[in-house]
Amino acid sequence: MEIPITTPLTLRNYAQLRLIFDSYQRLCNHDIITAIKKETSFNFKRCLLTIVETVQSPSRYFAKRLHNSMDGLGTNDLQLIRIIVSRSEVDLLEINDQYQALFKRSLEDDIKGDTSGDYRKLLRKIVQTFTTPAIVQSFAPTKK
Ligand SMILES: [Ca+2]
Repeated sequence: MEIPITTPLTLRNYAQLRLIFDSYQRLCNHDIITAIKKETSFNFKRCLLTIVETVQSPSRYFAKRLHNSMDGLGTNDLQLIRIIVSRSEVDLLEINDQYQALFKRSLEDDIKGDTSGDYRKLLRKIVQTFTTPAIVQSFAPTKK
């Protein structure tokens, strides 16, 4: 079954999508995630859920992905590096807060436990730097 969500998900911005999700919930008495889980499957379901989760809270989404990259045996180093580096000047401060709230653990401590050597030092330094509010503030776009 095809649900009529593909078009808005690909043509609307995040603010518009949040309003659409809220309206959907009010009209249908269940949230969009419930509908996607019920009506879709496999990679299509996974793709839609990723879009919705990212729209609802990018920082929560990336906090979960970071946790996933280190949880259990071993480390998904590519995922860990990609998220820490690509989000450092974007929203690593919020991701760090979400990580603490969701998992009751420190992102930096988890990185410390899953990495070693210069790799560990570099990732921890990026997290320390970009979760320091004064430094994050200095990267904010200036108004002219
Ligand atoms: Ca691990």
